[in-house]
Amino acid sequence: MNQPVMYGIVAAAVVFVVLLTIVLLRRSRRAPLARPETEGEKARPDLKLVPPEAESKQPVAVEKRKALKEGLEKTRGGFISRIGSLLGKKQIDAGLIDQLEEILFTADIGAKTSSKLFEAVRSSLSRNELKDADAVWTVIRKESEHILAEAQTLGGKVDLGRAKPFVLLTIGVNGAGKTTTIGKLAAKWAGAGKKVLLAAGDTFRAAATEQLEIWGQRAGAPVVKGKEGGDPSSVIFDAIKRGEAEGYDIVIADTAGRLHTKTNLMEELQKVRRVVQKAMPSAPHETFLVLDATNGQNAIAQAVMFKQAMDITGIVLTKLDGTAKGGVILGICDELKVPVRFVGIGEKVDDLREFDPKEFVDALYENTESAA
Ligand SMILES: Nc1nc2c(ncn2[C@@H]2O[C@H](COP(=O)(O)OP(=O)(O)OP(=O)(O)O)[C@@H](O)[C@H]2O)c(=O)[nH]1
Ligand SMILES: [Mg+2]
Repeated sequence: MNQPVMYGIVAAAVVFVVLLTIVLLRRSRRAPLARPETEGEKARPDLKLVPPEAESKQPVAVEKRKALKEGLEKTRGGFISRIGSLLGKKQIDAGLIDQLEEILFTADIGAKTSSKLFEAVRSSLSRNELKDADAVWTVIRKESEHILAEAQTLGGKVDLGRAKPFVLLTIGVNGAGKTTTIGKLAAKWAGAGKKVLLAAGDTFRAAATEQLEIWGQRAGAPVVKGKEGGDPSSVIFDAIKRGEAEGYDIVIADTAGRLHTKTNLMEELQKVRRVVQKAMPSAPHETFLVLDATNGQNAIAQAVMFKQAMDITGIVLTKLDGTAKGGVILGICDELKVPVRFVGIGEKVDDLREFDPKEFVDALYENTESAA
C-alpha cells in the first residue's frame, strides 16, 4: 500500500471515531428525557411534568415573593404610588397630611381603614416623629400589617388534620373565582399527598360541573355530581358521606355564585350548612368566602353581608393580578376580623398564595421608602 493511501485511511478512521464520539455523547445527554409518556400525561397536555419549583433556578421562596410582587404591581401603581409622589415632593407638614387624607379616602380600602391609617400618621406627626418620607411609610406599613395580622391571629390557622374528611365550603358572588380557587386548592393539597374529593354544589349551571371536573382531573380529585337544577345540599351531603366511606382527607364543596343581597339565595346557603352538619356534625371545618379584588369596596360590602348569613372562617381574595384595588384586603380584614387564607394572582393552577401578612405588606409597599 502506498503512503498517500495509508494517510487517507488513517484520516478517515480518525474522522469516523470523532463523529462516533460526538453522536454517543449527544445521545447520553438526551437519555433522561427519553422517558415514555404515560397515558395520563398524554391526555393532560396542560400538566407540567416537571413541577414549577423544580424548573426554577431560584429558591422557591424567592420565586414566590417575586410572583406576589408582580401580582401586586397594579395596586402599587394606584394609591401607593400617589402617596409616593406626594411624599417625594414636599415637606412633611400639616398641608401634606391633608392631601394624604384625600388619597387614603379615595383608595378603595374602605372608610374605616383609611381613617385608621390616616390617624396613625397624624398622631405620629403630632408627636414630632415624622422627620421624613421614610418615617411616614413606616407608620403606614406598620398599621397595615397590624390590621392584617390581627385578623389572622383571631382566626387561627387552617388545620387540615383536625377531621377526616376535612370539609371546606366555598361561597361568594358570581364569577368571584370559587371554582378556580377550588381547582388550585385541590391541586395544592393533592400535591401534598392528601386524598381530595370535590362536590359539584353549583347545580345551577350545567357548565359549572364540567368546569369543576376539568380542575378535578388535573388534580386527580374525583367529583361528586348531582342533577342540573337539583338540590346543592344533597350533592354536598353525598360527597361528605362518600368522603367518610372512602377515606378521603378533604372534601371541597363548590356552590353557585349568588348576590349577597338576594335573601332566598342566602337562605339556600344556610340550608347547605345545616345539611352539611347533618352529614358530619363537626363540619363544615372551614367556610371560605371568595372575593374578587377588582370589586374594590363592593367586596367589603359583600363580605359584611355574607358574614351575617354564614359563619365565615376565611377569605380568599382573587384577581389581585388584574386590579389596582388590592388594598381592599386591608378593609376586608379590618371590617370582618376574618383572616385572609389565600390570594389569587392569576388563572393558572399555581397562581394561589398562602396569605402571610408580613410578606404581603412587604410586597405591597415594596420600594416605597427609597421611591419617596
Ligand atoms: N386574573 C385572575 N383571574 C382569575 C383568578 N381567579 C379566578 N379567575 C378567573 O375568573 C373567572 C371566574 O372564575 P370562576 O372560578 O369560574 O368563578 P366562580 O366564582 O366559580 O363563578 P360562578 O360559578 O359563576 O359563580 C375565570 O375566568 C377565572 O379564570 C385570579 O386570581 N386571577
Ligand atoms: Mg363556579
